Amino acid sequence: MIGIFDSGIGGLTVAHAIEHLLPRHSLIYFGDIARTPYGGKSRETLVRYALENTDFLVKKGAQIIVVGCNSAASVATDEIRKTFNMPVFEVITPAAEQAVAANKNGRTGIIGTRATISSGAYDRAIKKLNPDIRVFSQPCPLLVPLVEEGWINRRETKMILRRYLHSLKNRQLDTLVLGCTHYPLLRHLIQPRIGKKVTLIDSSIAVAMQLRKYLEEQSALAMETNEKRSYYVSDLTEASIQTAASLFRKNINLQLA
Ligand code: DGN
Repeated sequence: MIGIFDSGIGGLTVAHAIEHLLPRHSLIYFGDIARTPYGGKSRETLVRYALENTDFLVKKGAQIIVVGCNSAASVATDEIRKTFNMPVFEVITPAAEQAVAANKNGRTGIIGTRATISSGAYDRAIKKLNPDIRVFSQPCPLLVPLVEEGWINRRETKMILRRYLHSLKNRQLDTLVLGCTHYPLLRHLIQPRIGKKVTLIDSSIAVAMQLRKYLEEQSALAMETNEKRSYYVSDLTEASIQTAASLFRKNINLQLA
């Protein structure tokens, strides 16, 4: 069973990408709504939360862990790997690989939370693969609350996005990594603003593709058939149920952990 955790409901973008590519696999999701947002928290706190979240998933039967949250992945993946003896996937490495593969002029942009950008995790992952690529990063802390409010088509969101992308727009980027669970939900606004020629890299799709490849190599694809899916959260409010339903255009049976 695949266990995925995130700071809240935004990581359902990762769960959905995995469900889409691995429809026969059972999956358990944990969204840490009680302690969200992770984007402005310290490394120490994020490591502690990540280990607790992983422990929850393992106790529920997860055999593979996916760190769906970019903020947690950027600082806590090594600690998770040291503590839990099982395959651990995270969003940053596969997104960096896709950005390097799609590169044309050696200029990549990264957008994410403050925690993700200040960790430098994406820069390191990209430079490790190709030291010649120049990386331009921009934290976009206001985007997560706007998405969670459902303001994905509002004028105010477009204005804020324009402000955030302003510094990246003149950098002649060839790729832009959507380094946060929520940003794929703003793709329709980000693409026209940054320019049609810029390839957007969705970290949720990148990790789902990497996971499918791994399972293919393990010949584990054919084995799973039970498709059991559970979605746990550390706090359950009417607002989070509504937000999940409106963002993902279906009712998701969130359960209190
Ligand atoms: N899940 C977080 C991330 O991908 O960085 C975004 C939400 C948050 O905790 N700020």
